[in-house]
Amino acid sequence: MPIVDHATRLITCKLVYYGPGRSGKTTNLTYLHGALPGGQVGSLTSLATRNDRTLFFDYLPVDLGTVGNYRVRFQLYTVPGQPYYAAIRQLVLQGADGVAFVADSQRHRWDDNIESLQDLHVNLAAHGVDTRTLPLVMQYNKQDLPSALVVPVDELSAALNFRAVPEFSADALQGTGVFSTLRALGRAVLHGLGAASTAAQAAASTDRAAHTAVATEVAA
Ligand SMILES: Nc1nc2c(ncn2[C@@H]2O[C@H](COP(=O)(O)OP(=O)(O)O)[C@@H](O)[C@H]2O)c(=O)[nH]1
Ligand SMILES: [Mg+2]
Repeated sequence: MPIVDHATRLITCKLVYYGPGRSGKTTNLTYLHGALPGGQVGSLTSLATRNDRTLFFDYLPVDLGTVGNYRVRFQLYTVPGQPYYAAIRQLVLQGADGVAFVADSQRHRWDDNIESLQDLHVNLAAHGVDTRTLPLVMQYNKQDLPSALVVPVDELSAALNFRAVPEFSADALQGTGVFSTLRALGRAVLHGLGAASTAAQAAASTDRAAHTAVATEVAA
């Protein structure tokens, strides 16, 4: 669940970028870090090895405006995709409010995408998360590469997007699809927050004001 702090009027959501190694998860965060104005984005923390592979995770806090009187902060994390780092993926995924699955569109990465998506489901299940309802968006990255090397979006969609969640073609290096991915995921997470508050029905009046504002924003 996103954290709603009424004292500071801040809603904090944890979003995790998941996918096979080298699919472009860190590149998404690097692009956002470079493109957003300083007031909206904090520093990018990367724990990486010398050859630039994500060793533990990357972390980037992003403020994407306000919902009602509340500021919304997204804490973006990436996982290391290499099979060896399964335990770290588990850890980073804990408490995730939403997941962006970054697939590598290159043909020779087909099996890696499928395996990573299965790994995501196993890890979510281990945390007791319902994989049918967790906010999820799909990003088919590296679509800028020559068409001979790349699987078309509709084929990737048929193989990976069986929940029919929002999906985006991307070139994370240039930034194509990067904001759309984040926006769609943020929207899905805030939508879930509105739905959760409706179900609870027990919120204090300040809670209700915040949640109504969230629902209004999402509906808009
Ligand atoms: N051509 C192309 N290369 C990309 C794209 N996104 C990432 N890359 C490259 O793919 C490699 C792995 O990217 P990285 O973000 O480190 O992958 P991660 O392991 O998922 O974090 C790097 O060399 C990136 O420059 C993209 O959209 N197009
Ligand atoms: Mg990385």
